[in-house]
Amino acid sequence: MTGPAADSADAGQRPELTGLEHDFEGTIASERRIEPRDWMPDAYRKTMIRQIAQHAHSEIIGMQPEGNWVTRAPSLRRKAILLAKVQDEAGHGLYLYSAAETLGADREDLTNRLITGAQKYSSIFNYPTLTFADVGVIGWLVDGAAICNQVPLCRSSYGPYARAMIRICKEESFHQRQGYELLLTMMRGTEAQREMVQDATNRWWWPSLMMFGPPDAASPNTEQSMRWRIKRHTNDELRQRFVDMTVPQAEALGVTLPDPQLRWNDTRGNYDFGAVDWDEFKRVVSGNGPCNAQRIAHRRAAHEDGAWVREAAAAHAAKRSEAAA
Ligand code: BYC
Repeated sequence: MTGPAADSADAGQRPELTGLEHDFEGTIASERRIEPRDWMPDAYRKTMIRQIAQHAHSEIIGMQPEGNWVTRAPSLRRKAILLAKVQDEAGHGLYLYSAAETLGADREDLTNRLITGAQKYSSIFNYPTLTFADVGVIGWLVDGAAICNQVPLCRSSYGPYARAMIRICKEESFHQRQGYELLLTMMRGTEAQREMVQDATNRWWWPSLMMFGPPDAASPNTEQSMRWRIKRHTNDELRQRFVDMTVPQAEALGVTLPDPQLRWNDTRGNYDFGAVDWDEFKRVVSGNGPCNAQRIAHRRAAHEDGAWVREAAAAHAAKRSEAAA
């Protein structure tokens, strides 16, 4: 690794910074943003591309579990809402791929890395959506966890990522509310509807806690990303924040979160909660979750089916620039 990043832990011993390294560190220390044309250490660029690409892939793959219900939504109103939400996820993916391009990443290359499994996407999207209550629970828990994780990223040190995140968070907030409103409606419905909501909550609760990443002690990237002010909180801090904000929402909704160890701890001022199954997390992240193969096969087919659109768009752009020359 080059640059100041590797050395910033023990400032006393580090070699003298070059002017460029000094400017980079000064920008971060004074809470200004690193912009695409600024010098940055290779490792910072690599980390940003990794995180932004993984985030973009998550948005795009994340369209599938809910997209599964667009044709079976129970009313025109629910269908219009769901369609708008899934389209928003596509938009988020596009802003994020554009942010990755400002770092020199190539869009085609990123897509190839996704469909060959070389780059990750969020573990959460490898679980099936079995009933329409899953649409509500994804909005409530998955978008709720996403907001909790992403609001601090609006202050991330890389300018294009931080700015993309502001708009994304506004839209995620709408997504979260639509999910919760759907669940409130179902809870006021029949016994069968209430059971569907409880069942979906049981299935999505633990995977939602896994969205925040491995525990801090097993998170190889957190320490450096906190120093670079890419991340503002650790994985465990955000997971705890999510649990604390979600328990009262579950109570208001009238569902039980599937964790017998969940209880308020007066001393800590937080909820205690049970152990996450990190073996399951590892299985899902390494490609062996319930829907990994299906998600990637679907994305690969969509990419191949869209080849003619990309070719036509490139031919059209070439004609226009010839005409303008
Ligand atoms: N799933 O050192 P760590 C949405 C990886 S989409 C899979 O803690 P870091 C939505 C991690 O990448 C929202 N992989 O890493 C869309 C790293 O990989 P490498 C998605 C995970 O980066 C549609 C390794 O494990 N949100 O809201 O410091 C519909 C070690 O982890 C996961 C984002 O992408 C996981 N859950 O922290 C509805 C947020 N967790 O080094 C909703 C942006 C970790 O082996 N990303 N890994 O390549 C982040 O905030 C951070 O990247 C993370 C991980 C907190 C996720």
